Amino acid sequence: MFTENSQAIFISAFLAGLVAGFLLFYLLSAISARFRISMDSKWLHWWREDGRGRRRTDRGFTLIEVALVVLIGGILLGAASSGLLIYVKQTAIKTTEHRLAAVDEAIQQFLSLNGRLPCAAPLTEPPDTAAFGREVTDQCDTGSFPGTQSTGGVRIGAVPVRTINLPDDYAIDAWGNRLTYAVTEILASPNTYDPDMGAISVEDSNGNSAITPAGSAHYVLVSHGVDGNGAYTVQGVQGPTCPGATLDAENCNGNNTFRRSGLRSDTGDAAHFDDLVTARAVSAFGEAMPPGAVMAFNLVACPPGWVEFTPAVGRFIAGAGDYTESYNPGGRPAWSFSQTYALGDTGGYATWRVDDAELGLSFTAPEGTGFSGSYEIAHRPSATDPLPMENRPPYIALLYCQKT
Ligand SMILES: [Ca+2]
Ligand SMILES: [Ca+2]
Repeated sequence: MFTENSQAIFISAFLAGLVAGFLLFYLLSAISARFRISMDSKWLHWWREDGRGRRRTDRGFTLIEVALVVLIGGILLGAASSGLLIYVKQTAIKTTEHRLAAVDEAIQQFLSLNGRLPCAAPLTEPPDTAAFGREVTDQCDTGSFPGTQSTGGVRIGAVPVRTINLPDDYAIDAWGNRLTYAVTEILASPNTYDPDMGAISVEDSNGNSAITPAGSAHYVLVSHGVDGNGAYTVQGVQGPTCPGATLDAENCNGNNTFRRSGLRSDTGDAAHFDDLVTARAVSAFGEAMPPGAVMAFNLVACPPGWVEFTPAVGRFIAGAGDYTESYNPGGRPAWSFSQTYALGDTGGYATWRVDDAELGLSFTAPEGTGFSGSYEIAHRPSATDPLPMENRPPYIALLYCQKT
């Protein structure tokens, strides 16, 4: 990667240009209309005349001095221009890196909102058309869609900037070419999202896998760099064709392997690599569900990588541990309740048949009250089989699944 400090380069280039400009101005002023210039076999003379035709100044540079001034000016100008070129190039790289990061973040937000990645947009759709920047389908693992390519379970196309609510500019890099977005198809389809199922390989300049496990990247974003080889233009037209024998050809040769490397080369030969690449794999999320995790799904079946957690069927969920509740109203008997909920314990009743003692349906008259015997204080349909009482709170049923 570039290590130069762009600000320092710009300032030094500016100062160098200033010095070079001053020297050139000095030289040019010597040969301007105010002065006359002549040259003998050895000296280059310059002077100006006063009103009476007398020379007010008469001195000269040797040809060697003139040559040195021109040479130094040229060197300084060259340094200034090359510094500016590096500055412009670095600015383009930073702009592109910023867009790649913004797209990556917007894709992550789309994932958290929709439970899947966005599919790719068409590379061939011109700007300001209805399909520009929109994912070609929300069923990314089905069929073929113009402007995208499906290979090895990976859909290759453009960044769906309008689907993920980014400005249109974020579909292109700083060199005016479209970014390439390659996404694992089942991760961009409903009900099949599984963070363990990435299908994209990302390799370094030597062919080593740049992610763990190999071939597990969810999606890749590619800027094809200064050369734009293999990229589509902002108008949706194929630019320079993908070269056959450079390192960055891996990012435009249409398969599900991509290359990411910090070693950049503008040589144009087999080592040439000027692409900017961002990749996301499961390890990059830092939020993979560990085995044993239980979640509620509003689905009729558990997604891949999850199995139904059958002990939860028909049950409310309680936190495991020791629970204590006490009540001390003052003036009345205090009471407390404690219960240990061991992990996986089940208990309770959806409905409950309450017996006489629990309901207090009858009582025996205390002595001295003038009454005796048992009195029924409420009616129930049967002394031996009371009706069940509904005691469930309002509920909604969801499917509980456990991560395998
Ligand atoms: Ca390139
Ligand atoms: Ca490739």
